[in-house]
Amino acid sequence: MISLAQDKHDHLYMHRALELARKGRFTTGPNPAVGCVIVKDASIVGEGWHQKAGEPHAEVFALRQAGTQAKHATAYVTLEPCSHQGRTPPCVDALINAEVARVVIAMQDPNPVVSGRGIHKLHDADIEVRVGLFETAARALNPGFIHRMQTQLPYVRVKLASSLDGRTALSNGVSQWITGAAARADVQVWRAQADAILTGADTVLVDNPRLNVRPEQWPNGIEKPLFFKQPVRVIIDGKNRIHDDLRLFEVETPVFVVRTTEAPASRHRHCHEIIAKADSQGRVDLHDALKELALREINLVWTECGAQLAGALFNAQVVNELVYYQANKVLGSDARSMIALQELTQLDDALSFNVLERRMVGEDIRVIAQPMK
Ligand code: AOF
Ligand code: ZN
Repeated sequence: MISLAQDKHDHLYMHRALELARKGRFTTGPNPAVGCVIVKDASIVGEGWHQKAGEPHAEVFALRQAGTQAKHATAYVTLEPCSHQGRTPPCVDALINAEVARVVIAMQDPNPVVSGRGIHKLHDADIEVRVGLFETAARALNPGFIHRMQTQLPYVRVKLASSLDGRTALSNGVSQWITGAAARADVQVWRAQADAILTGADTVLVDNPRLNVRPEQWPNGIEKPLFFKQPVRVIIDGKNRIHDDLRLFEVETPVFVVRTTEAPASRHRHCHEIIAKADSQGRVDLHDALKELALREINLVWTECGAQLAGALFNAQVVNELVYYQANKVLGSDARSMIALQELTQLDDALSFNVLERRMVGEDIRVIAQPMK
């Protein structure tokens, strides 16, 4: 039984551990963001957070800071401590060696090489363990990591923007900057959380984007990460149409071009090629393409694309989240629609969403929603 006073303490310190974990959310990929707090006699003696894959885990930083004070202390960790030798040694061993008395864990590690083994090892060492405190908040920290571990697919966030009347571009194709400066800065934060930015060959050829994170456009009010980890760029280019003379290649991070088994081999010096199955219409099978990305440890894909690819992603049911900006303009009925879908004859066939959040970003409205399956 946990006393009320103990429970209150646990909440307080796990809240702090979550705050620490959040600092890593732009930099830890393909690893999860994790925070750890070590508490002795009702005061914090060590704090740590995971910063970068290959570098020490949250627990190691916190234990280093705590030193000998970790003995008989309580450790608060936002993810089950690892039990395996990965790029770094197992954290459970470090906690056991430090002789902590109790470990409070927000969620079990979905990584099959850990998943429950860390908790087991702590029990076996006679350490008291509490699991599941603030689990929802802990899960929200790492949607990409959790989704890839559980489904072998990346978590896909699709960004769309439209006018008040749901249009994205004038009929002559003019489309850029419907939304305001605050929404564009906000997009930088979403890009920075992603391991890959995905778009289609059409968007690349028409808009010539760089699809990178630009620190100088980082919004005020959001703490800048320790360093900027650039996501890779992924272009769905079923027919192999993109060429070398594009702004994508002004940025050093890798570009992956996804083509079908039927398309000719890539002609580009600067690209990595991913070969995916073709669907029944000879286009890239998006599920297969995403599976290939997951094999390359891509946890979270941020998609900025046109109506065709957006429609295909929703049709393929591979979208986990929609981030939608609605601008304060009306473009009229000749302008283009935001998502290309086959003609619907029944309202039951419409795409439906659970809206999770709706707020203003500058003069635009931002909606975060999840497709209903
Ligand atoms: C923890 N604490 O701070 C993190 C954990 O290759 P490695 O050694 O970095 O191990 C990566 C795996 O460890 C990762 O897939 C996940 O299961 C776990 N991450 N575990 O105890 C941490 N970042
Ligand atoms: Zn670890």
